[in-house]
Amino acid sequence: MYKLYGSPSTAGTAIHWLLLELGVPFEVRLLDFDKGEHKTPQYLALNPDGVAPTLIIDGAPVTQMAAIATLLAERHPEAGFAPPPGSPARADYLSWTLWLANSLQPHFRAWFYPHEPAGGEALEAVRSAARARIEAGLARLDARLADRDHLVGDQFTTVDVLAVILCRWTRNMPKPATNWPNLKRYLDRMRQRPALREVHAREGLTDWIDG
Ligand SMILES: N[C@@H](CCC(=O)N[C@@H](CS)C(=O)NCC(=O)O)C(=O)O
Repeated sequence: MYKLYGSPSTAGTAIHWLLLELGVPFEVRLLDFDKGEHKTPQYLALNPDGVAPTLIIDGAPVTQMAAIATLLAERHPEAGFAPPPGSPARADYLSWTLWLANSLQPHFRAWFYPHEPAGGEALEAVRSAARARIEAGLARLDARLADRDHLVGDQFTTVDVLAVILCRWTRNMPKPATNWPNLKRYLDRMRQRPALREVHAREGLTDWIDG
């Protein structure tokens, strides 16, 4: 039985969604950030960065959204959420996973937590740079989706889980992901997935899922 430490509308939502997609048994603890439940000594012992998500697997904590998603796909190969090692789509799968986690996701961190890179001084400059990089990333995703239904190979993978959740985070930004036509078509389709709708219900999220 997996145990997920998440929090509504965060990177934890991606793992919560993926667990529902997989249909495996899990329990979830949604941390209340406003109460600082992610900064307690007990939680920091599991996730030293004090962020969501953490997934407990066989009693041991695993951190980092992209790593957890990739690991879950590996542990449940029957779902087909990752092309197997040696298959033609494997290179694309690894590249897009790492690009989303390493190249795009940090700009969201800068957008939502601009004081981290900026200190108290240049919050607006940091946000504006983060916004430009996020929009460039969305344009990259849009181009990729011009003639395909999924980001990697020809079926749903954990790359789609990561990308959709990052796109969700743009919903209140000046130019949300749905402004790009191929992304909109893709997100509209993804938003029909029962597990994504279910995770919205379970986390009490009412915006974005219906467009
Ligand atoms: N690189 C980490 C980032 C996780 C992250 O930044 N989570 C945010 C929510 S999306 C968080 O927990 N923020 C609370 C905080 O930093 O205090 C991952 O992918 O798991």
